[in-house]
Amino acid sequence: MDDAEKYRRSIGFWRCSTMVMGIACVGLAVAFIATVVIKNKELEESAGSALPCPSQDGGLLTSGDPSEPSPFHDLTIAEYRRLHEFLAKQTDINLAPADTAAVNTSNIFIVDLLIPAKQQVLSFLDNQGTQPAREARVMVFRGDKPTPVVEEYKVGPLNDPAYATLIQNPQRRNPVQFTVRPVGALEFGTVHKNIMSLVDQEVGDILQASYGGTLTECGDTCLTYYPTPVGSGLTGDIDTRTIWFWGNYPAEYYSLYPLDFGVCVDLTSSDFSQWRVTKVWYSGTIYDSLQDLKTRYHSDPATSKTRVDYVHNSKKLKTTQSLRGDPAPETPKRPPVQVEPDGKRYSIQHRHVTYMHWDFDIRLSALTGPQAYDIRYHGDRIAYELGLSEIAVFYSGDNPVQRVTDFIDSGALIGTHSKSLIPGADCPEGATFLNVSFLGEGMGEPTTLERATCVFEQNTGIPLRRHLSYSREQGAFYGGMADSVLVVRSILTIVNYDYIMDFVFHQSGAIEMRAVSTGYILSTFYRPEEAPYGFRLDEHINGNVHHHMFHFKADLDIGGTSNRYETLDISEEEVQLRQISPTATYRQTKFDRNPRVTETDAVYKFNFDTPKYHIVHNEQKKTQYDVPRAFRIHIDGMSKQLLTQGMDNERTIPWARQQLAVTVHSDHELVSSSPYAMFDSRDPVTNFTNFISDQSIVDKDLVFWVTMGVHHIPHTEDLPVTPTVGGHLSFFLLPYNYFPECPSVSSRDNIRVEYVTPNTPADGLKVERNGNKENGACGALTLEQLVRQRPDDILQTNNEFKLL
Ligand SMILES: [Cu+2]
Repeated sequence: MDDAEKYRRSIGFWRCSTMVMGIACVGLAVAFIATVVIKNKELEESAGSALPCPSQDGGLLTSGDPSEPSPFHDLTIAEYRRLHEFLAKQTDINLAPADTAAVNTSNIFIVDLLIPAKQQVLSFLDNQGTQPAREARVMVFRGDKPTPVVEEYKVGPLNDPAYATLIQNPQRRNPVQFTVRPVGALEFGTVHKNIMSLVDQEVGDILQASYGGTLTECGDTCLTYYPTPVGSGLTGDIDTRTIWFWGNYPAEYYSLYPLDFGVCVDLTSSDFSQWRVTKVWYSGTIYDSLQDLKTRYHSDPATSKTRVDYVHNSKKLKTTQSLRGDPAPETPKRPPVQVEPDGKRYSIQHRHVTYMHWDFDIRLSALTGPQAYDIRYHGDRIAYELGLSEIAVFYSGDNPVQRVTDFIDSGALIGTHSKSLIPGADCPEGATFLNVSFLGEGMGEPTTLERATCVFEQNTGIPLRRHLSYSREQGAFYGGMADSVLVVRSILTIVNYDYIMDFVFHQSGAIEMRAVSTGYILSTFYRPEEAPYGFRLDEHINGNVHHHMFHFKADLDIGGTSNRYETLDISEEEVQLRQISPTATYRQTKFDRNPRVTETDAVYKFNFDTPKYHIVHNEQKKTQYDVPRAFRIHIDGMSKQLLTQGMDNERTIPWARQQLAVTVHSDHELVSSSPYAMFDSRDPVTNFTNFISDQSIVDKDLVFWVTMGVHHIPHTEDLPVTPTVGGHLSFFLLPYNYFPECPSVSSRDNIRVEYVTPNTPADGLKVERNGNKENGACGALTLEQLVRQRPDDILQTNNEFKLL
């Protein structure tokens, strides 16, 4: 037995020796041989190389940065460098060199693409207009100013920067108070150096006695901490800046090892020497200062004290994802994989993706994450823009820290948190992986995140459509096809949570936008008082209830930019039951078209008693039967936001008040939230309610804002990590009288089986594959073999249970 044979037997199930297995099996065989070859090669060189493909005329056709980026392309490395060089020379901006940057200097917080005005882009795309100048939005923390502020600049043109001007937008102030700036690495580092060393100095002995570790100069018994910004809607003063830092063990994973200790810090000044601890939480009691805790801990015997053994990090901790329990399957066998037997059916040129009749551009915004632009089907634009606008998670608890923990993530720079997608787990092995580059705080040079986005075609394993006619009188045929789709995926790991964000393009002309949560829960130290807010999941772990909310923007252009929105309202009606008597009645449902006239009129809050469809169309584009050629918005992940409007931090997420809002496109209303939302609830920098007025939405360029969410009451199966099952939130853009028939009829994936001669089964069956080769899987008969060997298994027209 040679080495290859030993390997083949060890993996057990390759049975590709017959001629009839089809191309998938051949593909696997090629991969198998290549695996062995590379295995040997690895032994020689300790290095791998990509597996060869059976045929490859798709996939990533053009990688690297383009010399002339499209209007939607994220900044290229060369553009970042030019921008940085230009800004560094602007004396009024006064940027500090990366190595001397501090809270009280002028620093770039983040650079993001500034999408040009829509009409300019459309003129370029549709009417041979010139490409609008590429520009960047640059957030600069001006800690150097006498009254520190955050300034947002428009910088351009990126091919040769010549101007940096303050962005003017009537929907959002600029400059912005320094106190509502996002938490950055510089500030966090300064807190560590100054505040945490002070904490250790004052109460380090208490931490050591209580938890077996300290915060600084702690060797292998360090404690760590995480910031919870306190919204100004809670403090009542937007000109102060307050953050709770709550303690944890730095074990895998720290959000499951909370301490019942935290310090509340006033960081209002740009001069860190002014920062001070204003409250301390320890062992179920709140103290007015570190000194207060110190005094009462040592002098008052009634003071509650915590005693917990230090948690050393180890793969053996039950909070890790290491294998444990009875391994399944009993013997190692790899999970199923997807095979692309004839190579990739999509192609990507820089960030322009083409798949079947779809084409579109993608990017990963530093601030708001994954976006798609200029989405077209058969060349006709369906959406100008589709993507994430904001993520929020509002927590509850008894302890004063989690009680005020309301995370709003764009300030955490959503897009910069997608990287290192793992083939075989996060995306299929055969996916195309794309990088993205960012320039942020303390960086003189842009940095590139590898494998930030993956693109892959997937057989979803469910038919897109099918019908079996098993009666000869009714045709005797089978028709159907698999729902193979193109997925563009980013996974945003924002601290403890991982959000899988997918754009899914179906061959039926439908687009799905999907958000799925996984990752570690943010737990609190168990105390009986936490009972109303979560279950005790382990000795010290309480899993507190929280509400995940996602906001998406869908700038749809159905048949052009002149669109209308209407609902189809389904209701009950009482009608005559004519066959009984003229007075007998019967109840059935009907629908009425309900055109929405103003933005206010178009605010949609789900009500189970009034089911409706949401429809968008161009009044000038009708079918031959005078029916609007429309798209339908179907929302599958709705969730009621229960907090009182206008109170607390709710004020900065008014986008969560409704499940759908429709506004007229405005270049001043590009995003529904802002990176200041974590702090600005007293006076939101971007207030989505201001997007909604009494202006007409009839025959206008409409933007659809979709809110989805899920309440999460953690349970033991959230340990170690929340599984995705049951947590898929999606909304769909579905063609609705838009095409004369389902456009998937043009897919070669269609499979049809019928009798060679109608009504004469004895003549046998034929299989239509529309030019595709016969397909099959190892160890199974192909459809063609089945048809030849057991024809009556397919249509089963002789079955006694046939339709009469
Ligand atoms: Cu959750």
